[in-house]
Amino acid sequence: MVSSTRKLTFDHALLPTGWATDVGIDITDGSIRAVQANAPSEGRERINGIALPGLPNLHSHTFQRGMGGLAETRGPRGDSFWTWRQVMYRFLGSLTPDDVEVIAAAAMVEMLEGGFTALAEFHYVHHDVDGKPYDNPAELSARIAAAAHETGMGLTLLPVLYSSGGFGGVAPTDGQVRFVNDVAKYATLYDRAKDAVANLDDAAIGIAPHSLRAVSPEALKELLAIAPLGPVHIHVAEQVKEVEDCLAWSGQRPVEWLLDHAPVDERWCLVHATHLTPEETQRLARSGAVAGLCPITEANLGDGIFDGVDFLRAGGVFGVGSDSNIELTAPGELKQLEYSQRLKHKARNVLPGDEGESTGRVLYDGAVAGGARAVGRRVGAIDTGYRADFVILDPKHPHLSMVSGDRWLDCYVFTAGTAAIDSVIVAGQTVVSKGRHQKREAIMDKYVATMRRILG
Ligand code: NGQ
Ligand code: ZN
Repeated sequence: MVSSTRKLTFDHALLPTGWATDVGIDITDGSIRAVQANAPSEGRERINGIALPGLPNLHSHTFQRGMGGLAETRGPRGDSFWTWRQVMYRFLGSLTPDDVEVIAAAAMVEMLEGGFTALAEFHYVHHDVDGKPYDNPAELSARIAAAAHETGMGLTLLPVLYSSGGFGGVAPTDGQVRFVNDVAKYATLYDRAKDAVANLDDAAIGIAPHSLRAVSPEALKELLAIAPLGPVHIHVAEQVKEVEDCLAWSGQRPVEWLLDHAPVDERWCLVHATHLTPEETQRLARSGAVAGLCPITEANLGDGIFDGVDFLRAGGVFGVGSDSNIELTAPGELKQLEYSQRLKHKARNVLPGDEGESTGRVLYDGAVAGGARAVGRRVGAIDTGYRADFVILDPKHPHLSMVSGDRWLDCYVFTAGTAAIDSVIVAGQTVVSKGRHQKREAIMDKYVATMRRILG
């Protein structure tokens, strides 16, 4: 790689030590080499904005962006997570590798415009439509990596192990043939997926047992042996039926089972963890694992409400993900997280623990720290040694122009949303200016053509 250097000055930036003014940042090869507040402006590119560390998106299935809005019509017997899943299986049943790449690139454009600068893609569609592996078993993983390369998204690829259709080794259904591998086949796929991310400048790979429904205890052990380091993500306790089925299978609830039978620690991200007993909440918080909350999707799918207040009071670490990608907005996920807690507790400003704390700041700091842990890359702080990933808010936006400091975050999260985003820089490169991704037009043209064809 040719070494590249960029020197910026932001009007304002949120540093680990707090808000600072005239912040000089030296960037080399995509990473921050020096940070200086009240920096002289000579020889630097001035950026008139408020720089935040970019927010990681810790959970997504990019292909589902293509079915956004297509499962919002009431079915014959009422709808649920499980009827939505049928629609989703039908949708993915025809996707080609090109389609997967085009939809992923479009989703990543919108994620970047929406304030996410890193993505953990929980990738489980591996095979051709008839369930046969592609010549390269990691073909579709490589397509996700290609979309990240095209859009500039900072990628953590999580190839998913999916072996059974339910607890206790139930055979997969026809709708699941594109996902299924045993551990031996998965090991080959994982190696080839590693090659795909190795082509990117700074990407990570992790492992993802899909859920306790799809991976047996034995397979989970073997999977962990394949990757002794790096992120481990799993869907858990999202739906009441999943908790009931897990109890029937094991006598334990899903999170309880995981905490008792798997080495759950800082490497782990437990996605959703919606249905917890008070004891599970405390134990999960103590484990150091990240609770991977996907507030907009969880609302859309009717999952339920995470025990956020008790989890945060117990020192739990959380981050946010856009999961089904029904809507792509970093501030929107944080807003929905707080709002669901307000509705549950019939109170306001419930996630901050102390008087005087800004809710926007608590949400943003928390989700950046937990998201960085979950994606397993050096992201999440405007500090030396971290990737140069910034979301830059427009200080002249009508909702931001008369406030400062933590109020900027309150207004970003609760009033302005993504409209306050002026530009986005990933690994030192500007990818979004004036709110638009630089390749938006070409990528969206392809997306629209692809979706027109798919929808007939
Ligand atoms: C998924 N999505 O893998 O895309 C799942 C649905 C399942 C969410 N859990 C499929 N939100 O869990 O079986
Ligand atoms: Zn998911």
